[in-house]
Amino acid sequence: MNTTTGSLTVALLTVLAIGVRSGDAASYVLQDTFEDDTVSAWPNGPEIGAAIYGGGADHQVVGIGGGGKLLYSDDDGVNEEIAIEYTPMAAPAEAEVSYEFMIQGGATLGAIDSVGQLLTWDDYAVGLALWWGHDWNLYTREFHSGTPIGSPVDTGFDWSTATSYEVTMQVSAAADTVNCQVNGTPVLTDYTLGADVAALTGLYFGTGGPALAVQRLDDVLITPEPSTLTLAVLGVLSLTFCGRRKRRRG
Ligand SMILES: [Ca+2]
Ligand SMILES: [Ca+2]
Ligand SMILES: [Ca+2]
Repeated sequence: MNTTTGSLTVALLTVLAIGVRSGDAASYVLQDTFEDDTVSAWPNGPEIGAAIYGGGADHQVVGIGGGGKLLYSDDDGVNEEIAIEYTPMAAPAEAEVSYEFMIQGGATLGAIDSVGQLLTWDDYAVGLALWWGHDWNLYTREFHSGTPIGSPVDTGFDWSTATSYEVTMQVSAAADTVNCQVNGTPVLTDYTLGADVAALTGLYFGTGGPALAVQRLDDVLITPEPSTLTLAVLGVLSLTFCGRRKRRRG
């Protein structure tokens, strides 16, 4: 291996390492597992990223089986409350968002938008909500800054209280799309945001219409995916490297 090929190999391995690192478990830009919090007290903040807990809900960390902990948020029935406002450590363009969510039995929900979660891009310029409706349908609703909020759209997914849901979303600012699965069932497939977004800047848990409900929340994670740019650089480097090797052999 001559010096040129050697340095190319080093460069390629370096880019490969960066590409792999940006998608692995160590690179969350948001992580809140509540495991470092005190039972029966308010959470002390996420392990990675920032959060404001509050706004018309009583939050406390509760213990679960096996020594684990999660967040219990008891909504006080006031409308239009943001219970938790999460800000990722860095705003990723491509990411996977996931959380464990449950509404306890005995909840009183009065509207489609009683309880929901909201993703926002570019500092509230664009948002997409998931609403756990009072009629047991899961709705989505989109907003764009400066225009009236869109109508709720039934995703076709039925839900119930006292059931734990693992919500997973893949967001892409390159494609301006969202994919969403609930307990592995696709509820949004290549949903187009209808705007050119650049980065995911917020994740909210809250209430809209009248709700008296206890939300249980755990394992809130945002994992950046390898960017399109990294993949493109990788491709170019691989081609350059292969091209040089071919010429040397030829
Ligand atoms: Ca936990
Ligand atoms: Ca914490
Ligand atoms: Ca975009």
